Amino acid sequence: MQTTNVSLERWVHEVAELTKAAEIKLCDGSDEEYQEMIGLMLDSGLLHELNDDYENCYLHRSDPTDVARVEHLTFVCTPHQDEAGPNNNWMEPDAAHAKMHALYDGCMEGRTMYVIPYCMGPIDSPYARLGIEITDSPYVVANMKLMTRMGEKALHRIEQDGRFVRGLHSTGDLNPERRFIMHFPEEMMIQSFGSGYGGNALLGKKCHALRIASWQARDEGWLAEHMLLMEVESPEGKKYYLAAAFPSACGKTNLAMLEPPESQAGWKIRTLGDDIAWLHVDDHGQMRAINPEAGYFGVVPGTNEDTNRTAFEMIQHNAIFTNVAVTADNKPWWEEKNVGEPAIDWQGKPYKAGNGPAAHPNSRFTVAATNNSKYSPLSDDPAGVPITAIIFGGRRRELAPLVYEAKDWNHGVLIGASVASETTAAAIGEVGVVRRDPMAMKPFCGYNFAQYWGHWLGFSEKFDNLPPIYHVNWFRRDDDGRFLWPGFGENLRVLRWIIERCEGRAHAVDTPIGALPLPEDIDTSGLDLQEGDLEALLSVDNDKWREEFTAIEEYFDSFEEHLPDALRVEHKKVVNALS
Ligand code: OXD
Ligand code: MN
Repeated sequence: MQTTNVSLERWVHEVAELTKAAEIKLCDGSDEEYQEMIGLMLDSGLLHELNDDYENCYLHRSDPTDVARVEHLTFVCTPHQDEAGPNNNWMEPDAAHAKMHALYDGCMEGRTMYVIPYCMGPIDSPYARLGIEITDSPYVVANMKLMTRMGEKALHRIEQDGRFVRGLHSTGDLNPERRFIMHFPEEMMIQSFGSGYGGNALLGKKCHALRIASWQARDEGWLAEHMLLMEVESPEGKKYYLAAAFPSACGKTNLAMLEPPESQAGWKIRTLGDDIAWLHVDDHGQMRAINPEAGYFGVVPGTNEDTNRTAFEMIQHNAIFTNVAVTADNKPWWEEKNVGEPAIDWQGKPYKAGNGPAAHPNSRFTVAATNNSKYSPLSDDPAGVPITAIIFGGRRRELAPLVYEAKDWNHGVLIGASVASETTAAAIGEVGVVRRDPMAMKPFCGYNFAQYWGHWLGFSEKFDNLPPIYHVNWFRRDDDGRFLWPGFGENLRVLRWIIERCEGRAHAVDTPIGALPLPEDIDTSGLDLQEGDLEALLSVDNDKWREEFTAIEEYFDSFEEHLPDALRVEHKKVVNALS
């Protein structure tokens, strides 16, 4: 282990002593090192080869109890519980340190301890932030190589800047009773034990780029958000940049790689990011964003040539699959792949229809972002991209219309803070229950939501030209459960309305909840909608919204005196307009 950063050197040796690791390996991020990790895992049975048609692709089967994020075992450890807020599990830092110390004691005995320097964001960007993850998992090393800018250059910048987030991860014995994901934002530290699952173990992602970063962003005046980042280019060649926050497994990856349907000829989409965006206002007052990540850890089931052709093709080479099924000829298989048949399920057992899905509903692919044929080279621009509009959304079978526009920034913050969505398989727990997921950050905001909303509201006091804010819902259904909107590529029609509004061209009508298009304001040429579907998608039922605003108020009340007055004011304005 060679570094000029003395405190890093000291920390690594302290950890090695505690964990009793047999060997320390400082990762350089090279392709050779990646192949070495793959080789190690093939030998130990952690990875399996796949059919040669899937070049350089591998399958990992996790422990069946370790398949998703564990929100109930994820903690924010601050001196006062109020700092973490009712939106987080809280533990007092000394108690958390003592608990983790006991778990780490001797946990890497006889094993190699990998030290991974990584950079979240373009390596030469002033907006990028650094981290070191120490782990005993070669799976983590390989995934971090695909997901982040990892290795020598990151270490070099750490040595220059001196500031970095410390993450310690051990897979442990995978006993769910001994599984914790701890965050110490004041110490810029993450400690994770007992899980190898992405969001719990790839510490650059949720733990650093959202929980720790959101805390830093508040202190430094920016925003760390659970948002995709995409470029939309019009047939005239004008480019727009959208940042959209949807909860986990609600279609961020699909939207970021949207394939324009034939009827939308001339429009082009490029992906900047599919999960996380860091937003800053530059010296000219323009909000800009970078994607701190360099790869995707996406949900596999549902990915096919129609829903996301780009992702479907992108995962046919240089990908790691986790918990998918395989076919008789050893190709990865998942529900709605639409080709092939499962022979072996995600647990490695012969597949039997009726025994549940063949691929785990939260099975994942990991690929470098450069695998994506729609990859935007601007992802590497240190200055990021100028944001045209911010979009919030959730998975709501009723109530929320297809699209609506906030009246101004503060009303947009209310819309974001009021997001609710049906839960998905991305986290352990019941699926399909509506829960409040403000800004899609419920599992990821590293401090009290009340202060977080205050931080968002503060932008309108400081800046004049903030991007307009929208809310979308692709998931409205009729009484029989049929989706009213086709979604996927056709969502471009809604993005076009948003863009045209930003250009001051499109029409909208004011309602108490915001401005909506009339059915004729959305291009539906060639769309196979049933009569009345679009009207239903664009309707606002004041009675139902009054009930929703009562539920929102009850939720806000749980933040007690911390709730910003300005948010109450925005809430009251809508309630008054509804009555
Ligand atoms: C993710 C998640 O993996 O949100 O991105 O769970
Ligand atoms: Mn996510």
